[in-house]
Amino acid sequence: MSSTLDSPILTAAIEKDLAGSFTITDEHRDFYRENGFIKLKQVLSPETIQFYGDVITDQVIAHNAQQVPLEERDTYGKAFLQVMNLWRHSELVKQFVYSKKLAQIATDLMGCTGVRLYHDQALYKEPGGGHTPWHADQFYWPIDSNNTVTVWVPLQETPLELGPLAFAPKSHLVKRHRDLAISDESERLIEMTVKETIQQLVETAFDIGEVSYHAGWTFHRAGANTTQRPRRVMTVIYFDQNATLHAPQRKEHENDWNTWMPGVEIGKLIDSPINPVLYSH
Ligand SMILES: O=C(O)CCC(=O)C(=O)O
Repeated sequence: MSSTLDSPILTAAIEKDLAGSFTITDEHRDFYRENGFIKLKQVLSPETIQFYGDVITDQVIAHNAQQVPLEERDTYGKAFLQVMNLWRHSELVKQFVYSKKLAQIATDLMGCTGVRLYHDQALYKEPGGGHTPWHADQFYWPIDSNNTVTVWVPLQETPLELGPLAFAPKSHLVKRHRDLAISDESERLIEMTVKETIQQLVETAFDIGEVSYHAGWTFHRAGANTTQRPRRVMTVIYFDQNATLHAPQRKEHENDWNTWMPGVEIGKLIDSPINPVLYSH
C-alpha cells in the first residue's frame, strides 16, 4: 500500500546511488569478521541522505504510535521512537530498503551468497532523548544463523552529542549476556563485561553518507541526544538468504516469528512474502 505522503520525486541520481555497487575489500571483510561491525564512509550521496531524511521523517510522523511524554517513559521508551517496516507504507521508502548497494555490502561483509530482508526500522532519538542501553539484537531473532547484520544509516551528520551508534569490538564472540533484552539490566551487565574484557569502545561521529554494519551478536549502544534536534536514523536488517527458523526459546522469538516471518515453519527456510531476497550473486 502506498502513502499519500509520497509526493517528492526520486531523481535518477538517487536511484542510481541506491542501485550502485560499493567495493568491499578483503580488509573491510576481515575487519568486519574480526570486530563484528564496520563503519564505511561515502556509501550514500549527500543528495540521497537529504532526500530520504525528509521522506522517512514524514513517514515516522505519520506512523509513530508513541504518545507518552518523554519524561514519563522507561529507559527503552526514552531511547528512540521506533517505527518499523516503513517499506510497506511507502513506495519511496521501499526503494531505499530494497537498495541493491546496501544489500550487496551486507552480503559481501558476511561472505554469503545473498541476503533477505528481516525488517526495516526508523530509530529517531528525540531532542533530549536518552541513551540506548547496551544490547545484542539477535536476542530477539529466532534465526538459525550468525550471518545477520544491520545497516545503520544516519539521515544527517551525527556528532557525539546526537547519540551515534557505538560498538564493542569483538563482542560478537562473547557468549555472556546474550539472554538480555534491551533494559537497564543489559546496560549495567554488558557495560561491566565490556569494561573488563574489551576495554575500548568505538564511539565516533558519522559523516553524511557514512553508515555502519553490525552483526546480530555484537554489543552496541548509543549515547543520549543532548541537543534540541532529532537524531534521525534508518536501519535495515538482513540475514543470509539460506537461513532457517529455529524453535522459539523466549516470548520475543515468538513475537518476531509472528511479525517478521509469518507462516514460516520451524527448521525451514525463512522465505515468507515479507522476506524478499534483496541481493544474490
Ligand atoms: O539507534 C540506536 O540508538 C540503536 C540502534 C540499534 O540498536 C540497532 O540498530 O540495532
